[in-house]
Amino acid sequence: MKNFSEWFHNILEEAEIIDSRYPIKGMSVWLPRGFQIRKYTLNAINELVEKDHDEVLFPMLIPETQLSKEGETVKGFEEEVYWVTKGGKNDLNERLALRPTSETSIYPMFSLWIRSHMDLPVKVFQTVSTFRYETKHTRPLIRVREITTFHETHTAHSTPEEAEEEVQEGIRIYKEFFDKLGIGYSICRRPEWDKFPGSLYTTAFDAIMPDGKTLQIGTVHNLGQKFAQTYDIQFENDEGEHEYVNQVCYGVSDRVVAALIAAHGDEKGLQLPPVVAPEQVIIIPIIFKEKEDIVLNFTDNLEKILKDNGIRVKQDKRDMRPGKKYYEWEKRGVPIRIEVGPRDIENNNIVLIRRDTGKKEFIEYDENTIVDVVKECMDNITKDMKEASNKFQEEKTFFVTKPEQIKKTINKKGGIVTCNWCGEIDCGKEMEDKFDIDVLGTQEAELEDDATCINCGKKANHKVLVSKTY
Ligand code: PR8
Repeated sequence: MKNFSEWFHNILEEAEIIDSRYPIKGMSVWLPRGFQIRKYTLNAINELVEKDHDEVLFPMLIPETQLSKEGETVKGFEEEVYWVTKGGKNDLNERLALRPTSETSIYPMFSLWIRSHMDLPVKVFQTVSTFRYETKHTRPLIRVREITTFHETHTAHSTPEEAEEEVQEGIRIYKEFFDKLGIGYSICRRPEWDKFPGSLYTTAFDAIMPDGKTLQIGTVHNLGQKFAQTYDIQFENDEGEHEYVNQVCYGVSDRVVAALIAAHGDEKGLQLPPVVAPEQVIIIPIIFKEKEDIVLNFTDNLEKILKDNGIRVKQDKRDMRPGKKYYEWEKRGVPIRIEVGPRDIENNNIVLIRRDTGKKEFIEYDENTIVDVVKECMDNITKDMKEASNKFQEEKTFFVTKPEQIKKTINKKGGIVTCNWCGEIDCGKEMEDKFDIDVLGTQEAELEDDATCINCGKKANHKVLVSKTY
């Protein structure tokens, strides 16, 4: 892919994902095909989160006094909040913020709900629109001003240990989610200057895009007791004493769909893992005059069998050259194409083509086994797409030991560079300026006793990840 940015922009239009011509910068329209991909993506995350969290829905507007209570959040989002100031012709008594995220909307209600340790833990999630007046260059799905698919989880616990367990649970859920979608990622702890405002620390997932820059695709924040103190969320422990709760929140967004498209797409267009594909199988009947009925009877029956067994299947009967149809469905990323012509029927064959490998397979047709054949093929596609994406992430991650290699590697090869680091804030910020990169964060690693910081030469305590970022 020569120019990822251009490719990405075109594919959104050509594969009918979104229309970005909506007349407000940073806001787009989900088209029917895109909406379905979004729906199946949400199903995939909900299936995991719902096991142990309850879905809720909070209002979109937050009173200014409530938003401003938490100093660090206000500061963190100061430049990005949209305000509602009027109701019709009347000025409102108090400005109302369009939520940039929902801590300040949800936690005052937690304070009403939580009384005793019996009420804990509280574990809720919601999928909503949030609004951020992003000042950096906006890009459809990647950096938007209305985040239309903000999937956020919020929890409260009686002890810091339980909160830490929830952090691990959030990380586990996101790992499983991205694995399901076959999106490769790296996990690290964000540096102090890039953590979520008001949090103790932030753990982030970053995926390497085809152009070598990384995209933050999910974050898990340990909030400690900061918000609990601000919004007075207390509980009575079993000794009758009042304590503040310990909180965790985590979120993913429209960016996951962007990462999905970027991870798997190619010059032919989109490539979708079966789990999120609006059509998992497209059947193309190859119709010749006089043999039309034979072919269509066969393909109608095949379509019914697959549909009855829960496979998302569609038949393309349009009066068009088959080649043109192949091109279209490849562009839309349908994982499996089945072609059936009169000769195939005579030979009791069908032809099955995988979108990811382009491999063509002649399959002996048996009504009793065809569902298993298709399901097995989908499983193989899922597995192979995931492996390919993980391999890309791995191959684009480089360990370096000399400072001059940082910039050189990033500029030449892109991706993530890892190196030894002292962990000092000033040193990290200096690295960002000096090498024209962003510090993504640290990973736990066993360093040699005499390991030194790549930038300042002092004793190294961490393995740090750096990259150019979206
Ligand atoms: C929180 N509170 O808010 P976070 N466009 C698209 N995706 C975005 C954008 C944007 N402008 N900004 C952020 N994201 C916490 C956790 C509730 C949930 C995506 O955390 O500010 C990023 O992938 O880190 C980010 O990881 C995720 O939303 C959560 O946003």
